[in-house]
Formats: sequence, structure tokens, C-alpha cells
Amino acid sequence: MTFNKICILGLGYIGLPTATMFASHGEDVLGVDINPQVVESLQKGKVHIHEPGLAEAFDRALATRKLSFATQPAPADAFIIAVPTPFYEDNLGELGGIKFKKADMRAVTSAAQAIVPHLQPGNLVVLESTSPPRTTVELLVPILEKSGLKAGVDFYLAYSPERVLPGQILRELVENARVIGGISPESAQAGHALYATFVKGQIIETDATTAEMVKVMENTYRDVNIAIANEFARLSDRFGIDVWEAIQIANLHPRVKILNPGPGVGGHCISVDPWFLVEAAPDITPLILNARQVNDGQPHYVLDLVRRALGNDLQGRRVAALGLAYKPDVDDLRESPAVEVVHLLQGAGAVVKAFEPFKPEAGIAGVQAVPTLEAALEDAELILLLVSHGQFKMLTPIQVQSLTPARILVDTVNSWQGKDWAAAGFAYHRLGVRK
Ligand code: SAJ
Repeated sequence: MTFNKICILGLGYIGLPTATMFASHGEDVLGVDINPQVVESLQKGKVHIHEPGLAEAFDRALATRKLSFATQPAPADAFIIAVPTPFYEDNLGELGGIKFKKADMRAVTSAAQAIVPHLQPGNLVVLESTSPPRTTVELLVPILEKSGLKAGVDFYLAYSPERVLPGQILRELVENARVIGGISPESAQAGHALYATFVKGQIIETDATTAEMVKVMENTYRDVNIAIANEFARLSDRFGIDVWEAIQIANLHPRVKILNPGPGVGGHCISVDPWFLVEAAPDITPLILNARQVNDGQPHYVLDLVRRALGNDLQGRRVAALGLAYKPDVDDLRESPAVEVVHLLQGAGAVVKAFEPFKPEAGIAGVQAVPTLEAALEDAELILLLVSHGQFKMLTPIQVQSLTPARILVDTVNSWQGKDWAAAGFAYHRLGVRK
């Protein structure tokens, strides 16, 4: 089976690196995005997202002349859907008193509908977007069969989750194991043949629903593990010990690997995907729901830490918030707990200036994002470290002292050596520590 022309729908954090990868391995690739600004920018050779190595890889792929962009799909041998699957912000589901967030599958639905007029016998369609189990068979099959062709008979259909870590996407796309879940064994084989173009990791064939479940299980497993780390932080705080020290010692046990507590869980994956399982079966997912609630509650715990450091009344108190991204060294602000912390502080009356080095011009409704570290610090009373970006970790007390009158620090990500800052005259508070 060979697929020479590939059409990729959705040119975000997954679709664009995937398009780049296929093109640089000799395939003809049409990248499609409904946002004309994204298409225009890519046509001009400008990458619209920050991911280490992507701009360079994209330049090399463009140079092959195998990569083009449009706002509409066109006939191809294989179609890959890599559009977002968020949850509805204010349309909660409820069953038996349990409230849950519901998956918003509108982008997947319209991408599939856009493929229908172009679908030909022998084509392959792959869904990569993280989706609730049974999406491929229950949502995609009926849409694609409107073409008059039968899924698994006239065309191949598979689910293949992306599993790459933002910050390491280009390496992980190639090296990670790749799961291909076909709606028929032949569909899985077709998907295998397509991704073998560039994947060096193991390629595993299974059925579509298993592949969907694998993906959601992985992220849910991580969410639950982060939730317990966050609960350990709150407990250590109450017991008057240092959670970071306790975790380090516990992790010396050969079968224990506790993750890091922090201001919460963000990003477009781990904070979203567990909801797909809760929504599908709220009656049998109390642990997954609780973990989500613990992690979503973490920004409130950070608010309490700031109150403890500054006093209960935050009215008019000036805070410099360092970092808005959902995790270190990425520019992605989606579902970021740091943004939530800023909103909570402002809701309590504090005046917050936030600095995000990877998106200094970030225009977030209701957040005063300043373009430089200096601007954030110049009149602050308290410095709140929310994201462990490399450039924040390198800051020294001497540098910071000269930029700000603030002498109170709250470190929510364990990025600084408390004793160095204390020696320089800072009152140093750390999440998960009360001594
Ligand atoms: N976080 C913690 N403590 C930790 C680890 C992470 O609080 O010990 C927080 C981060 O700060 C961030 C969030 O969790 O806010 C998620 O970060 P992450 O680095 O754990 O994961 P993502 O969302 O960037 O990428 C995940 C990955 N999934 C797994 O590791 C199981 C990635 O492989 C997936 O491809 C990606 O989700 C996805 O697209 O689904």
C-alpha cells in the first residue's frame, strides 16, 4: 500500500509537525486549516507556533516543494484529521448529581464532512485528535459513508492517537511507539504503511476503540498521579514538612515514582481528556473525577499561599506573576493554571502584572500581561513564580533585587534554592512547604 498524496486537516501543534515530517520524507502534503491567517502565514514560510526545532524543520520541508497549504481539502490518497477536541466551557453535563465537562466534537465533525466530497475508493482516513472511546465507529463512520462508500470495505479508516510531548514533538513523533487502531484489520495495516514513512518507534496495530481508549488512559493516568502529588503537597503543608524533600526520599523506593506538585494541570491534553471518560460513564469514574477536581482546585491553593505571604486582604496589593504558559518552556496558554491563578488574585483585589517570556504580547482577556520581566517587577510587592521556564530558573537574588522593591517570593514550582533567596533578604515561600 502506498500513499503518495496526503491531506492533513488542522495545522496546530500536531498537524503542522506531522505535515512537516511527511513532506520531508518525500510525500506530497496538503496542509489544511480553516483559519486563513494560519494558511497565509505558512504560505509565507512563517510558523505560527513555538516548538523547538519546528521552524527549521518546516523550512527544510518547504524547500522540497512537497508542502502546500489551503483552507479546504482536495483529493488525496490519505486524509489525516488533527483538529482540536476541547470541552464545552459552559455547558456542563449532569447524571445522578455528578457534574462533568462534555467533549466538543464540532471540529472533528466538520473536518470529516469536508473530506466527504473528495473521498475515493482505496483512500485512507485517519483520526489523530484525542477523542472519547467509540468516536471513530460512532461519529466518523456515518459521516464518511455519506460519500456512498463503505468504511472498511471501499476505504480504510483508522484512529491513531498523537502521543507527543509539547517541547519534544519532533523527536517523539519519530521515536515514540505508534498505535494504529483500524475499523478493520486492513485499515490498521493501511495506517501502519502510512506512518512507517517516518516513524522509527514500534507500530502497533489494534482496533479503533482500543486505540482511542489507550490514548485517554495514558493522559488520565498522568492526571491522577499529578493529583496525588498535589494532595501530598497540601498534606505536607499542614504537617509542617517539605513535600519536595519527602517526594525525593519516597522516590528512592524502587516501585514509587511520585510526580511533581504545582499550581495545577493545564494544556490541551491532560486537563481535558479525563473528562471524556467521566462524560462517557460518570457512574463508574469517581477517582478520575476527583483527580480532575483536585488538580482544578490547585490554583485556589496558590491563592491561599499568596494570602499567607501577604495577609488576608489582597485589595490593591501588587503582585508580579512570572509565567502564564501551562508548563515550562512552551508558549501554549491553553487551560493554563497560571492564568487561572492570576484571575483568582485579581478577583481577590490584587493588582497583577504578568510576564510570559514565550508570549510577551499575550492578549488574555482580563490579564495585564507586560512585555518584559522588568515591567512586571518594577513596582511589585510579591513575586509569584508560576512556571519553571529556564530563564526564570536562572534568575539570581542579586539580579532580582536590583529590579524590584519586592522582598516576598512565592515559588509554586520548586525552581529556586530557598536558602539563597533567604540569605539575600527575601521572605521565601514554597508550595507544599510549611516550616
Ligand atoms: N504537571 C505537573 N506535575 C508533573 C507533570 C506535569 O503538575 O509532575 C503539569 C504540567 O505543568 C502541565 C500539565 O501537568 O500543566 C501537563 O503537562 P505534561 O508535561 O504532563 O503533559 P502534556 O499535556 O504537555 O502532554 C501530555 C503527554 N501525555 C503523557 O505524558 C501521558 C503527551 O505524551 C501527550 O501526547 C499529550 O499530553 C497529548 O497531546 O495528549
